[in-house]
Order: sequence, then C-alpha cells, then structure tokens
Amino acid sequence: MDSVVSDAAPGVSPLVDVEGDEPLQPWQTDRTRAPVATKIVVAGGFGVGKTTLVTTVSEITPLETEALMTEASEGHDDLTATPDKSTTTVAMDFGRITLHDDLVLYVFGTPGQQRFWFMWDDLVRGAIGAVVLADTRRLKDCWPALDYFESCGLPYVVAVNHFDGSERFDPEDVREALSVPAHIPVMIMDARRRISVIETLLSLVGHALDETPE
Ligand SMILES: Nc1nc2c(ncn2[C@@H]2O[C@H](COP(=O)(O)OP(=O)(O)OP(=O)(O)O)[C@@H](O)[C@H]2O)c(=O)[nH]1
Ligand SMILES: [Mg+2]
Repeated sequence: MDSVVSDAAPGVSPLVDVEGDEPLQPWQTDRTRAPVATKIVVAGGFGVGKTTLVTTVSEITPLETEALMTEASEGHDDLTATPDKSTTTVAMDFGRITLHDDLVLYVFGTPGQQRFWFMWDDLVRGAIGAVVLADTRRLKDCWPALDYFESCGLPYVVAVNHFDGSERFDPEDVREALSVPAHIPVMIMDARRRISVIETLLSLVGHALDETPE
C-alpha cells in the first residue's frame, strides 16, 4: 500500500483534476476503492497555529476564512507570542489529507478568538476526535478547548506547537502542567512541518479508535 506521507508539499502525482490544479488520489479514480472518510477538528487558543496546521497538511487548496485584525481586537487578543500575525480565522479552516490511500481525513480548524467559540458546536458535529494545539508560552489558552472536549466526550490529543525560540518541554511536563489524563497522547510537534502534522493526526486517529466502543 503506497503512502502519501512525506515532508514535501503534496502534488507529485501525475493525475490531476479537471481544473488541473490538484492531484487526484487513487480513491478518486478507482471505483473499486471505498475510502474511509472521517472528520477531525483542530482547536486551541488564539494564534496557536491551527490555520498553519491545516494549510501545512492539506492536499487540496485549503479553505481559509482569514480576516484582517483591526484595532478592535486590541486588549482582547494577545499578539506577544506572534507579533507578525495580522489575520485571524473568523469561521473555520478546512483541508483534506489522504493517509495510506484509503483513509481520508477532513480537517476542520476552529476560530481561536473567544467571540467565535459559539461555532464550535457546529464544527465538532460528526467528528471522530480533536487535536488541541498548545503553546508552552501560554498554556492556559488551551484550557477552554480541553474543558470543551472533556465535557462533550470527544476523544482528543494534545499537540504542543513548538515555536522557534521558545523553551522546549518534555511531553510529560506538559501533561502534568495541564493535568491531562495518562491515556491521552501528548506530543511536541511543529505545525509548519507536514510530517510532524501527519504524525499528530495518526496519533489522534489511533487514540479515537482506542476510545470508541466496538
Ligand atoms: N515560529 C513559528 N511560527 C508559527 C508556527 N505556527 C504558526 N506560526 C505563526 O504563528 C502565527 C499564528 O498562526 P495561525 O496559524 O494563524 O494561528 P491560528 O491558531 O489559526 O490563529 P487564530 O485562528 O487567529 O486563532 C502565524 O503568524 C504563523 O506564521 C510555528 O510552529 N512556529
Ligand atoms: Mg486560524
């Protein structure tokens, strides 16, 4: 079984869609294949790298709903950790990744600003699990996401998006700081590296399978 997992940007397949801009996956051209399609959600605090993660991993041009940040967000959104950030997600991110030819993940990124949290209920509907992104410089920003998934019972993993220049912690230190139960995977990753994101998604899929009753 061929794997599409690589650190390089996708797009090396000779098959392209009718508009000629995106590679077709084997399950799109072979009617005998029945891909397993699942939905997963990427959540976490403001500016932690959710849109970056979806964009990094998507094999299709991702849907983004970025809007320029204005003075209205001053006092609400802390840009100390991401001084170059000029836009924010106002609805959702959407991307797709095919793993091992037959497992298709539809990846939805949530908006991080608190005033858009009301959309989470709709975004998580039908999802098998969630990635909670965290930044060790502002760990408490991921508490609302942890609380949300704990209370609704959706399986989740914690992924620390390691930003350049920030101190690197062991996953077990992060687990302890966030009081994450022992059976939930905690990992250090980089939302800008495709292979790192795919490892995170595979960890979530494995965890969701473990958690889901047969
Ligand atoms: N150095 C570094 N910068 C990153 C990383 N991930 C994201 N960034 C940068 O951090 C900023 C925030 O990234 P986004 O992906 O927009 O974050 P977000 O969580 O989608 O933000 P909201 O939707 O506004 O909550 C951007 O300027 C990215 O370029 C990373 O792993 N390392
Ligand atoms: Mg975003």
